[in-house]
Amino acid sequence: DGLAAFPARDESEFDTFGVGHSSTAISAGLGMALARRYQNDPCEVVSIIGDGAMTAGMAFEAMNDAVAHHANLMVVLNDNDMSISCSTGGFAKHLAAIWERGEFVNVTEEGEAYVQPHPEWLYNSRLHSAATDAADNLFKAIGFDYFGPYDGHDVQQLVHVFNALKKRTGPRLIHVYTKKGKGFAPAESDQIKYHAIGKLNAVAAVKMAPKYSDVFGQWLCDEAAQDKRLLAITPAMCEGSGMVQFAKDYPERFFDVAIA
Ligand SMILES: Cc1ncc(C[n+]2csc(CCOP(=O)(O)OP(=O)(O)O)c2C)c(N)n1
Repeated sequence: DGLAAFPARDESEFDTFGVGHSSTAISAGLGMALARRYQNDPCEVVSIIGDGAMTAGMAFEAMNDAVAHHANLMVVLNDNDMSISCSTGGFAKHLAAIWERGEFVNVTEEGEAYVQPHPEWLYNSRLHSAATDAADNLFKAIGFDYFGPYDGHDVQQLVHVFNALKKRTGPRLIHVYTKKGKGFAPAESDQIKYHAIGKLNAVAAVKMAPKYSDVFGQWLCDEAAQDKRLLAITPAMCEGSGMVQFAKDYPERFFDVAIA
């Protein structure tokens, strides 16, 4: 009946854990890294997390704990400046601030960190602009070794970086910048739609019943027109919750709290 929408261990041996929601990768990776420590298995554990997923509390509690254990864990932050729609909130601004500072933390083949100026391509690449002073780096501040930001589409450079970083221990954060949908033109030009496409209608002539979220979204707008006290809140799910029209009609009554 098609692919599972999320990692599912009974579907693939490459799905190392099963989830139904976002922001779990660092917690899962930390558990695996600590289990390996107890088994004296030097294997590297790498967690990959998006900038949207990184806004959830679960990601932060895992980073907090990874530092407490000095866990051998690489975290790749795949920063495309997009959640399903545009990333929102203070963390998105913080990532923009890291970019704007113009500092690039690279690594030698021996695993030594060194700082160089931003490569040229980094400059015009962000949707968000940093509102505040760009001095801090949240990851460094809590005890991660920070590397990047790298061009996440430069595979050769990333292979070099990952090999070099194996020579270091402890929690390491590798910040890469990517373009959502890269390599597939329709997805690059309609990033929100192609985040996840719905079931394709096999027989084009068959009219699909309205989706639950469409019915809900219409109800929300109807109610809002009659009751000024009605507010709507979504955890980065404006489209999936049928709130697009409401957000347009009542921007001051709409809250996208990022993944929460
Ligand atoms: C707890 C939770 N909230 C919301 C969602 C819906 N959701 C799925 S993916 C996604 C955006 C994730 O963005 P990001 O982590 O940046 O990954 P990208 O697809 O941009 O690579 C959201 C909001 C979810 N799966 N789980």
